[in-house]
Amino acid sequence: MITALAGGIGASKLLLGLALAAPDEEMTIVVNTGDDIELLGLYIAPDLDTVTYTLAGAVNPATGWGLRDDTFHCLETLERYGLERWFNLGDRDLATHLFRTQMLGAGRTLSEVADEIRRAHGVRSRILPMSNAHTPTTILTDEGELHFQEYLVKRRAAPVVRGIRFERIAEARPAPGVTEAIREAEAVILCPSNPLISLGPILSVPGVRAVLRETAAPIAAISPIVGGASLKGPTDRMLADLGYEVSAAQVARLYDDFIDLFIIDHVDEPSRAQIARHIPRVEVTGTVMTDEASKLALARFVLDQVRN
Ligand code: FO1
Repeated sequence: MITALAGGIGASKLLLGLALAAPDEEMTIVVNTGDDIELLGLYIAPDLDTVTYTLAGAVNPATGWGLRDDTFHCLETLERYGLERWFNLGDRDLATHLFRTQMLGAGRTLSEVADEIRRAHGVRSRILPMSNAHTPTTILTDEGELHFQEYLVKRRAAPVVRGIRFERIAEARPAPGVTEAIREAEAVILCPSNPLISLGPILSVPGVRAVLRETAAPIAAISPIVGGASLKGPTDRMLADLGYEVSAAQVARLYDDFIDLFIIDHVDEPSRAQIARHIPRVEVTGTVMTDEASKLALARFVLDQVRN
């Protein structure tokens, strides 16, 4: 059993490779829910949906989020009523949010609903939210406090980041199955997601970091920073704004209390020795995933390394 910790789009590429490289029913994915937001009376869980839609082969390939061939008639009508359109919820995607919101209102937990949604989409891997508590990520910026989606989507990551807060995280508990999936895994893989706002929330759920330190399973992380820049999203800018070095080595330092293996891209080979001062093993391969072949190749490399 492989357990992966994942954010949204960047993680999904590797997850797709892992699902091709190993039996997908033997994979458990623990997903960030700090991106979750309530809009239009609906509970939206973007990373859970991105992972589910990607593994179902149903994701919009142009964006990496939302459903393929979706339409936006509902939002267009809401715009006619004067509502500001900044978060694009497709008509079919809305069904997921309507279903989730209705189930949560009827007293079901986020993990129960996530499980129903992934099964309905034919996904055989287990998909667990990091917690059933709602712990939205607030970005403290030079323009004030913004929900993560307001910072990323509405303001296009333009404001300068001064800090990050995971609301009510201290009272959150890991969702059922999360600590067991880490403790009992054959290997744990940290996907190449933003370490601050994608994997950061998962690692901040009380008990998660402790079980990562304790587990006998080998733990590997793949750097989301390649050659001093993030391949997708504002990871590099956020690191720089918060005074961190923008490098694979910096990402490794954020995980150095629990990972056994750090995987970097060929272009970062020169920093291998430096990283190896903090991490037991550092391996080098091509980590840029542009097509199915490169997703599968990286997944196979990671699995080979953790099994060695
Ligand atoms: N990202 C955007 O850049 N613009 C959008 O309008 C947008 C809508 C959206 C709707 C549903 C969903 O599940 C994801 C959506 N995303 C959108 C992606 C999302 O903001 C982020 O990529 C993740 O939260 C980061 O992992």
